[in-house]
Amino acid sequence: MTTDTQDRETTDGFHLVIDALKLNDIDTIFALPGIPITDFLRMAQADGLKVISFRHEQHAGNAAAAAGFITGKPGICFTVSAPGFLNGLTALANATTNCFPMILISGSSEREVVDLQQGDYEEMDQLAIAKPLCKAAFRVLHAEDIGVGIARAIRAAVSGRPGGVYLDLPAKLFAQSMDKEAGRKSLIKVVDPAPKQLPAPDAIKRAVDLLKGAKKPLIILGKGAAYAQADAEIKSFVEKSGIPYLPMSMAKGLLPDNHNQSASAARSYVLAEADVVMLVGARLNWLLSHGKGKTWGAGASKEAGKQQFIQIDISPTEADSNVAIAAPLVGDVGSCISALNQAIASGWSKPPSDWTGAIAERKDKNLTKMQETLSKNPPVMNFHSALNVIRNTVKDNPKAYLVNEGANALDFTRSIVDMYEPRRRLDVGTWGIMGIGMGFAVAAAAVTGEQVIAVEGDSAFGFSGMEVETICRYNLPVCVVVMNNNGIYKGTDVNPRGDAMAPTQFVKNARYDMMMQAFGGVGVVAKNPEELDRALKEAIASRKPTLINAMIDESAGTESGRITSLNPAAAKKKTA
Ligand code: ADP
Ligand code: TZD
Ligand code: MG
Repeated sequence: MTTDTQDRETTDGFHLVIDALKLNDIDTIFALPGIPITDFLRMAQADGLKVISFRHEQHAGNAAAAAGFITGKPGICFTVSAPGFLNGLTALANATTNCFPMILISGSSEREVVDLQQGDYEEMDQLAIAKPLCKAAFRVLHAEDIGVGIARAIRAAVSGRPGGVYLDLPAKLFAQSMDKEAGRKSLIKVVDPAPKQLPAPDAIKRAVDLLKGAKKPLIILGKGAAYAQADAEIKSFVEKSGIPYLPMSMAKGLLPDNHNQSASAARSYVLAEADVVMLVGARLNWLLSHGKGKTWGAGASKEAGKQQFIQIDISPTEADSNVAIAAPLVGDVGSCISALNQAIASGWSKPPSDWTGAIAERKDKNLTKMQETLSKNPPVMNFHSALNVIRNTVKDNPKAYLVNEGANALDFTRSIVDMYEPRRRLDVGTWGIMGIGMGFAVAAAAVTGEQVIAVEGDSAFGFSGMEVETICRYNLPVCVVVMNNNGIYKGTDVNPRGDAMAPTQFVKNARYDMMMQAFGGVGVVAKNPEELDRALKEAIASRKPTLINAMIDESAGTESGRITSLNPAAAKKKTA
């Protein structure tokens, strides 16, 4: 047999992984090269996969997670062994926490050496370390099992509650060869990877009965509802039922934020007053005060409110995790809402007008107050005057993706900038994690081709700032707005000893804009709303990688933004 014929008749681990991904409609991978995956990435690119190469694995991983949330297909991240794997692990754990489907695929060192701890290059028992941080973890040792490994990883990532999956591919696997035809046959195209899960009819009846008896019903839409891509069903249920709704941060835009049933501008009123609350793909975690305490109209912080809850969730064990759920609806959001739509098709009456009227009254008052604050133009730009510009920009560009992280930069943006389209807001999620910014921005731009606006606290930006090179290298339509207040929360802290900077302070008036210029992108300093507006308009018209260094009043923020109260208070005050 000549080498030529051999080539045609055999395949290897490299190509089987590529073929298995392509067979399952994966078209993009986020990665950082090195032993043993450098050649893999070259071959993947040569075979038509889009390979986005990053400067740090955490951001490649975050990009995969965001791609998973946006598309509903698992986002794929490739890293090298030990340190590369560990760098990717934060993103994997964050994806799992947020229920975003992603697969972290890491090359690993020689099994025999790793298992005997004999000191291999980048030695680490990666599988064991990944396991507690993801939904499932698999290792493939033989080329003929690659098809099964990829198939299991895909199913685990997107079926049921989505999340992160780890796939361990030892270096030796890539080089293993096998008969080409046998290899082809070993691959699996996953059929129906995220099967519908229909709610039981009696559970639907229980939920509808509860809703029908409600005097002050409320719907809370979470990022699970956004992820489910059941936008039309959800809109029709909300509108047909007439029930006021609150979107959680990443569910903003599922219905446009200016919808007349949105109760966002009366949030504290509706949470404390509602009698029946329907959670749709939203957990009663810290972001909803665990369903307890003052937020929910109860007295003590550990006391549950008087509300009765309906909870739609694909995870059967989510109900009762914080307070009693009177009517759990286990199933996918699309199937549950469509069953509810059928159930209220006849014999439904809208919520009492004294409830909707009281909400409307509070909303009007708060929106008027907000408008007054936004239209002020203080001599030094602050969060409000800057975000008023971004609010108008997003209104004019509703399809743009808004990435958002920081403390004040996060909280003010979430409450000021309205969203109009589903899944357009990508942020710090369940953990309130810093560092998702540039990874999420790259993913949104690369996967959708739409304009991305990333509103970043100056601290938040620092966690992934080096990826502006990635943005420039792939010439992505990303406009980063750094809300530069010279520090974490504020730039005004002082070190009482006076011998060094305070821990929350940064170099004053830092030129983040020059970071973008360093790689050929556009960098602009904006000292007032007019300059910010002009720079944003130019960035969007040109689609050029842009960083706007928005100089914000360094005294404008508050400690930890909206969650100041989570800071532990010292029992003993230190005396000088
Ligand atoms: P938020 O932070 O917006 O409140 P969470 O992340 O706390 O949202 O909650 C999302 C919930 O959505 C999770 O409990 C998850 O199991 C659920 N979920 C995710 N996808 C679906 C789906 N397709 N159908 C039903 N529930 C889903
Ligand atoms: N590290 C990680 C990974 N996540 C975190 N959430 C934090 C640290 C703590 N942290 C916050 O919760 S917000 C924040 C940090 C460091 C930065 C706030 O500063 P900023 O935003 O400049 O990004 P503002 O606008 O100045 O408040
Ligand atoms: Mg800051």
